[in-house]
Amino acid sequence: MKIAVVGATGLVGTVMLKVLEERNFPLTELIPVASEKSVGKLIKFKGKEYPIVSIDTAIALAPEIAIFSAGGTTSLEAAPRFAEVGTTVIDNSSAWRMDPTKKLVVPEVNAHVLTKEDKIIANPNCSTIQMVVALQPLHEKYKIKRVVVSTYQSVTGTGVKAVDQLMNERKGIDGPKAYPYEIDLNVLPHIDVFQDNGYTKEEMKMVKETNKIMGDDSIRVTATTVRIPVMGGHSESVNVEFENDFDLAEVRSILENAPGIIVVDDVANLKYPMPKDAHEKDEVFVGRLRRDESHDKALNMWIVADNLRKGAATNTVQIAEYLVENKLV
Ligand code: 2RA
Repeated sequence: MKIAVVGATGLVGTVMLKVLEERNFPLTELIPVASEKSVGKLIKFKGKEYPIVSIDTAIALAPEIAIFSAGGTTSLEAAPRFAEVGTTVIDNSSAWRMDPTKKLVVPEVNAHVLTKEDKIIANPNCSTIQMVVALQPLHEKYKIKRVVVSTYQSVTGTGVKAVDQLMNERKGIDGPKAYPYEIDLNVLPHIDVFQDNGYTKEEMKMVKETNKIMGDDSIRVTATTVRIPVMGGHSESVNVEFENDFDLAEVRSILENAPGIIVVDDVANLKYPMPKDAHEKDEVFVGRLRRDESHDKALNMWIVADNLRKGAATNTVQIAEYLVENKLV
């Protein structure tokens, strides 16, 4: 199995390589791909060194799978060219997510929709992924009517420039800015660009992608997405209104037994999910489970995950694992 990692030198690409290595992905040849300025540089993987190649070289090698984290423009141009030579592309950009001909997949929720014919598969937005992992098992039991979510997102979701901005500000050093305002000691209720309806693109991603992944347009979602000066993971305060009555102990047990979730919910001992603990972990952490006392069929919870792992690299690799295990490539 030849696997290409497109965008291998970026923040997510680097984590993709780490996750492929850690999970012992069954590959025989790694093809790291990056922009022209990195071509020829060596990438270390499982004790061996692999030269970075260009997109054209990688396409000529016709890998079985290409995992992409190279931005929307590169993906729109290169993913169809890989698909033409028989490669299955799993793309981490937003380019294909809402294309009705492409599947948007979180393995714990909807891997079953994948077929051999899917040559370009979309990986959802980080903040959507961690939320739907927790929503799906509850939806199956109680049927979700409405979700109100506010996010607290790590600067790593923006990229290296944002991490540098935060660290430089912390040290009092001037430097390039990823955000229109200071991020250290600040909170920006603004992720991605503003739309005509007053919401940001990130907020609308959470609405539309949730419906698509869960395969249910009747679930109403409203989101406020916020950048905070944190690394390690995204956090979310989520209010869920169900159609049916629910029992809090049963909710806890459903989540404890759901795939990919770790419940951390013991407030008597001050145990709740935090980005510092989720950092470098592949699971979604859920806690602060409590009834919404203003509504008898609503629940409040707090969801945290490493946005570069489950929110990006790990989810992509899990899709690749599913394709291999089910002989879909
Ligand atoms: C963010 N959603 O955190 C992005 C990353 N995909 O900004």
